[in-house]
Amino acid sequence: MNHFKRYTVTAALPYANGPVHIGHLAGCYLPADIYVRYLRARGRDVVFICGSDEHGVPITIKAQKEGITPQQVVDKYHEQMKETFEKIGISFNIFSRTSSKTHHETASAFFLNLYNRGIFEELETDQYFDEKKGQFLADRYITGTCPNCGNTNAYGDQCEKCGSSLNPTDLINPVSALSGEKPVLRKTKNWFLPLDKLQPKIEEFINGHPEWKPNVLGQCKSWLTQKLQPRAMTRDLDWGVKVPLKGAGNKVLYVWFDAPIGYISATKELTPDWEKYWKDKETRLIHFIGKDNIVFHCIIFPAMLMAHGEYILPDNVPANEFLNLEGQKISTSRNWAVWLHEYLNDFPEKQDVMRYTLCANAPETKDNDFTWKDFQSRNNSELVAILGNFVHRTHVLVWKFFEGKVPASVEYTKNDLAALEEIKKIPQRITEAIETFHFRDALTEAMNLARTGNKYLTENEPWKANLNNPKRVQTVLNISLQICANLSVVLKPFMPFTSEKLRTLLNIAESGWDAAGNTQLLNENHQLGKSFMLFERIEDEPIQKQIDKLHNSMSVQMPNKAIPAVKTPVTFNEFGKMDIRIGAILTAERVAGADKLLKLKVDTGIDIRTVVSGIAKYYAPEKIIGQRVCLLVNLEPRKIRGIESHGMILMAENSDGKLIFVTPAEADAENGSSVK
Ligand code: B3M
Ligand code: ZN
Repeated sequence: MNHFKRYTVTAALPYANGPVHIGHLAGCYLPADIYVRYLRARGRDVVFICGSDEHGVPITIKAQKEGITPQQVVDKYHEQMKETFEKIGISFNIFSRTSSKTHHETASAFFLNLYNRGIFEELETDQYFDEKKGQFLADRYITGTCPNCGNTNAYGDQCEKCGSSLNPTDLINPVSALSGEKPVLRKTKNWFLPLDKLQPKIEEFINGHPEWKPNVLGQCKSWLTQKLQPRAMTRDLDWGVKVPLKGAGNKVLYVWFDAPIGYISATKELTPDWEKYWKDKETRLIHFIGKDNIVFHCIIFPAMLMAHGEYILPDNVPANEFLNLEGQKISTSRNWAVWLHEYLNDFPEKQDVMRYTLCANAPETKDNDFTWKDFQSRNNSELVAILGNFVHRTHVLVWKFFEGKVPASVEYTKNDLAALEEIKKIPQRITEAIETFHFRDALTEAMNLARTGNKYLTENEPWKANLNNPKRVQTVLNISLQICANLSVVLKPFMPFTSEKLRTLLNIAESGWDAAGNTQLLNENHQLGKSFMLFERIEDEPIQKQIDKLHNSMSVQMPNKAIPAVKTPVTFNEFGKMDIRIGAILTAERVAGADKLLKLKVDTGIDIRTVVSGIAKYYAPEKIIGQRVCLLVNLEPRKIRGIESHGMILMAENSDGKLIFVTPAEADAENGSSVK
């Protein structure tokens, strides 16, 4: 154990621009949660800090895409993420948000502290400006041709095709993503953190941590060898924490300046006693992140903290690599992801199966792959066949032979002593692995205890022994039960829901980590709870469903398609001539010889009529029975393929040309309601 008095554990603040997927969980939230749950079980003083990152271009881009305001974007996803984390058992002490008042104040004060002490360099640089929109363009808002590979859709900061990182001025034929116009270069003043001058101190800091993971040190060293450059801590944007200086105009703090300060703000919101978690040298600060955040947590944020001077620096940054999905990179824009809120809907009560799979397969040292088949087999051949089976057999036998009361152990054979030895030894191995952030190994060791139990039970066959040697059966079941009790302790950080079920089965209270390794956790005659199964098998069908869903909902990426221009104006009266009603589709069938058309019978509330609609490419007839629609009912009847069509179903056409039903949002718009 190390010398620290308390722990501040942070997990990267996820951008509030979309839901959480399994890659996020495996990357940092799950390992952080395992670590924190372990520390709490040891009785350590720990705060587990997170919140949503609500600033920066990722938010404004999402808002623009969805046609809503950035505030609406962050409000929606903050709540959704918070709920998902809770449901899957990520036990933050606080999940705050960087739009909070405390955060704006804390980040401004931090900036002013550095500013007043002359830390920043004020530099005028050329930035692209969109004259039509009258604003400077963030790197992500400029697209153009990559000078390295010729990709015509490269961004101002990166080409996603060849992976090279770019400056906006590197792009050939730059175009503003806001207006489609060619941007011009304009001078603008920003405040830079002189990382070049801070380099020696940062090097000293990094060199002082040879124990960090090799993947983390590797990235740090490569940044340091390339020599650090001054980096702008303010941006010409209007979404974010306003630069707290007179005359700073439309500028905000760089999102990577404000976001890590969010850890501090959240701690302030959590407790008035926050300072000891950030300023006392006896506090161990640990940042859990994914590998794309390494430079920010190992170099830039520590540089900010050093420049400020009052804060402790991170003692470790155990970053994970990436989790892939079915052999491909997880991609939000291509919808190639397993969204956690959907998982929790499809597999309620199976939080721990996902936690187990992701930890057993965690991308700790290299990128790793999640597959639904692996998920299924982890459940069926490990959780069900080893852990669940062992616990269940033990429990049922104790009920059968001893009315659910813990039998006394009488005398030990060599075999018993070996099992007891494992109970004593395994927790120490788990502890060591967790302390050094090897969570996969730790989980393997914990499961080894279940394997030990399973094997022990099978070898000693207490169900047979009962007849000719009742003492033997007592001992075997006592030891098996002690293993179950130990499992409830050591599995808790990884599978908290299962650990609780185990405690219910054994009818015991929660105990601290010190209990692990104790071979007498259950007293003789202690009454167990009623039997039930810890896990159930997952069959092929729900797994195939998930695989199909993944492939079916994957979106093909189209180059930015233009939104159609606005048509010539109409008067209010002209619009008023359209009689649009709410209706519902009663029947649908294909039209022979026309692969685009469906013949529909629609209940318009006024009558039931036939409408021919060109939607067959997007909707199978049997799938749209009951579909609510908007319908133009006074369109002159037209003959289409010999069928008289009385009206037109209104459809939205998205940028891929797909047609989507326009339907009333609420059920009480009954058929016949007019749309105006
Ligand atoms: N929001 C990046 C990310 O979600 C960023 C992390 C901030 S941690 C201070 O990957
Ligand atoms: Zn390129």
